[in-house]
Amino acid sequence: MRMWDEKMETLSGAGLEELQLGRLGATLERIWDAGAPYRSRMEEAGLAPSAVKGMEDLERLPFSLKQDFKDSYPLGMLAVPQELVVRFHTSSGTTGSRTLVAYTAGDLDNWTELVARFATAAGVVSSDVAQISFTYGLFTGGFGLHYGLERIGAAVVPASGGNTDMQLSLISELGSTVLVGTPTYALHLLEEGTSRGFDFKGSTLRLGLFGAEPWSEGIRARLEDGMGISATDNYGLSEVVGPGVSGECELKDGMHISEDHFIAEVVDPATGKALPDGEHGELVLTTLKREAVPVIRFRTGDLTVIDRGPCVCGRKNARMSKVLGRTDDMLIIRGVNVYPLQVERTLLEIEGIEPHYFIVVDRERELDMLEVWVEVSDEVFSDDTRDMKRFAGQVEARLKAALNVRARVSLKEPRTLERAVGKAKRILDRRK
Ligand code: DLL
Repeated sequence: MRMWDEKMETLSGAGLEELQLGRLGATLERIWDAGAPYRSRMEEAGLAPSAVKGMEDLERLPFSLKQDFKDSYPLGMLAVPQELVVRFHTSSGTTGSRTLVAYTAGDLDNWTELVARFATAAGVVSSDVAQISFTYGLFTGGFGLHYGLERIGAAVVPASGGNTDMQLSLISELGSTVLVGTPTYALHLLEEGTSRGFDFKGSTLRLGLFGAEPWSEGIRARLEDGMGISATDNYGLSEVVGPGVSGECELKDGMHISEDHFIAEVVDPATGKALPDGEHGELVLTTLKREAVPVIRFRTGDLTVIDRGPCVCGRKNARMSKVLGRTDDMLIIRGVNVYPLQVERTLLEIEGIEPHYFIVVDRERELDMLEVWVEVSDEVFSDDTRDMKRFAGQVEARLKAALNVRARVSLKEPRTLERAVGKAKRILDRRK
């Protein structure tokens, strides 16, 4: 299968380790010399850059946290003089307030390469017309995908987010072959387009590059069947670069991590102890080439599993599973841990359920109450309350079996829950 950077994508074992170690050393030196906040953390741990001699020393380095970006907002994390900065973006604020990230010209070039790499792995070629429905702006999605796809030579349509009518006309008029955006927005486009008689399967669309939020295999199946495309996942986060940390190849068997740019570890979210490959835990990333804002052992909060075995596609970089949720997304309901994605997976296995849901958690008479609002299909929706009650009871039983905790199900009429243009917001925890 075609690779964008075959040498780097097939690097593994001792060769990869040597490259990573050299780049890690250089990154630590830069942070140290710039006096960036991480230097004081190293000093507190009694470590200088020279203390890292092998990969086994990585674990001795302290973690970096999202909070570090917030504490040093706006420019405290810079490891280069500000005049070298050519671009700013911010995190979309998955949790809490904004974090600012900066890029040098070199960072932008590397970022473009990273995106070109995963997009090529997903199957994008120079003859493609790529319609980007990520918002352009402070969010890294729009601009990140834009330059990477252009570098491949694809014709980029910077549609940005929202405006469904325009998106649909652009697909027809320009013959867009690749749709780029959040899975949530793609679902919305599918639903709206279908209700307006837009023929997705007969359209030029053939491939989806979706990311920026967790989505289950059930959503993938709906997008692939409904749009007649192959829907691929890609992952990234602003503090580390934006999109471009990892992405699926055409085989869709895990997201290939660009390990010449990032060291990926998985740790136990509670103890911070490194976990063996193959175990579920929190992804921790170290940047190896970032100039403006390098990060060492950044706690992403994202839960995944790493597989270091080679992929049938020929790439030898490690792969991470689809993100299973965030450490701070986990709901504790009467002592039981519940991830929103578990709810999604269960719901989408039920015939007649639409992929639009919302989770409300509250406390009633000192007890945690989990409520799931979910839309049903036109076929299932009925004015007969007895029918609806019976169906809700079935959904509740499925959720109870899967989650081990009772959830009250409130069935909603089709197309009544709010649709997001960017990332979906699916939880309201009233206990907080
Ligand atoms: O969402 C960067 C991005 C843009 C990635 C476009 C892919 C495509 P932030 O806004 O900083 O950056 O949000 C980062 O989003 O820590 C994850 O929790 C979540 N996330 C990103 N990609 C995925 C994915 C961008 N493929 C946060 N699956 C991350 C699950 C994802 N979650």
